[in-house]
Amino acid sequence: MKVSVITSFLMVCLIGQAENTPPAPIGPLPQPKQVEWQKMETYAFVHYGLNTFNDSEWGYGDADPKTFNPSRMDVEQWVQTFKQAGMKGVIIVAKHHDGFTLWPSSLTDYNITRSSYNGPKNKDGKVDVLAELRKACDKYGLKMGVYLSPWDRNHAEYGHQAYVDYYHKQLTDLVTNYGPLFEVWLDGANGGDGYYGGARETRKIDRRNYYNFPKIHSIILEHQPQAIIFSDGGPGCRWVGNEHGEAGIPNWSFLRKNEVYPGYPNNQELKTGHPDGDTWIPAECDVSIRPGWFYHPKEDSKVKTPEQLADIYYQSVGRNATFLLNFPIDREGRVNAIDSANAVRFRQIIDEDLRTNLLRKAKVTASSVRGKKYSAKNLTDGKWDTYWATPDGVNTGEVTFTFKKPTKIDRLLLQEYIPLGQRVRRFVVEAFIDGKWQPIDPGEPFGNIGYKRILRFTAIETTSIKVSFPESRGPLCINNIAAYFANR
Ligand code: FUL
Repeated sequence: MKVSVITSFLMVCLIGQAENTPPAPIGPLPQPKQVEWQKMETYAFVHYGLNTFNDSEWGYGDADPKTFNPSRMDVEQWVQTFKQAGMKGVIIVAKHHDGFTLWPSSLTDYNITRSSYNGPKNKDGKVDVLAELRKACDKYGLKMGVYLSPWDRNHAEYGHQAYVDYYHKQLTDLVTNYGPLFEVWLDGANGGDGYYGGARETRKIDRRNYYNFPKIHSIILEHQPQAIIFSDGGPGCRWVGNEHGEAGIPNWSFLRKNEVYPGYPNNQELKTGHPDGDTWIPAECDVSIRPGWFYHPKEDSKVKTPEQLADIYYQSVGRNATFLLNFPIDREGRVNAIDSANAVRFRQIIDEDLRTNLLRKAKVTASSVRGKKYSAKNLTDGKWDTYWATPDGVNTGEVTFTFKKPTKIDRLLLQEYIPLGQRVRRFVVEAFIDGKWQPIDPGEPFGNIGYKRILRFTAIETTSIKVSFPESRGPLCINNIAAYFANR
């Protein structure tokens, strides 16, 4: 008798404990900086350099620096535009494959001080586009990142060890002089237009080992521990495997890390990630607002429309990736007026689409709840750190939202609490219409979730919505479900 009373008491205590403790994390897990990075969702890319003035995409490293001659350059105008377009940061191409640097690097003569640009000077009295960008980012509250191309067609020693030493020094210079960087972009390109490696000849390199990536990563992280390192295989975030801004369905934030390297040939795998990956390396969708990365006058008529940019948003942020939107700076040295208008309108569309969460006023019930702290009400409280969770051992479940009256919806947004891992393998959304539950048709597979998943569908009018989670890697930890009526 006594024993069983004690046992029951202990059991109550244990259950009480489980009710109030979060589910155990399920790896691979994001680093806190990766979670903060993912929350940025959209940020700008800037391609600007000698290519801009020579109508090229991949200069050979022999264009005259004097041809860089903007007529009314205004870095603040770039950053103001990005801000209005809802971008949370900007990554600038500090050096593209032609080797020309936008900052006054003392390691090469092929730099901005040899150009015709005569703008504001840095603290050493030199023109310095990166210093201008740092100032503007600080003024408007955007984060800054840099792209430093490993491939360099200007450097005479490219292909030899001397170039690698130069690249490491150049990177050190960059990461120690321009304040905190949220991302460092390591591009994987190395030829493809008939010339590999050097300027107008072939210089083959061992892509996997030549640049000494472990050393590159340690240089970056020593000076910029908060930076996310981008490359085909991370380690901070990964290329999505295409340049049209489309993440996969499903999209896992994991990779088998040691398999992927810059220039990795199986890039289609990067679109969905590796479901059995061992490391958290989420996808970033890089795409240009124009066909080219650099400005070409003939592309003034080919700027992506606000609606096309909105589609890309749904295919990137809406599929658990970030959206890196490139702005080719024009020959005046500004974000071109067409690009700027379209980007700002794009943001308005997204804000209008996702304005009012109609589930906030709906009644919510869940198949099971871990404990009071993990109630299904957390799904609509607008807080990041509260979430609905199921008990240990319960890896499936469903939540139902009931409206007071029939309600029209055409968007559904879901978020997992990713600090505890990406768990949901599959989910389904049904609406109660004509007296029965019917799956909604988002025109694509439901897929998985991760940081964010947004479904778009033809408007339905319904009294209830049910989200079922038939397959998960562990107990469910969902921190947000929202429904909207975009009417578009
Ligand atoms: C590619 C480069 O070759 C393009 O020129 C551009 O910079 C793009 C973002 O990455 O790999």
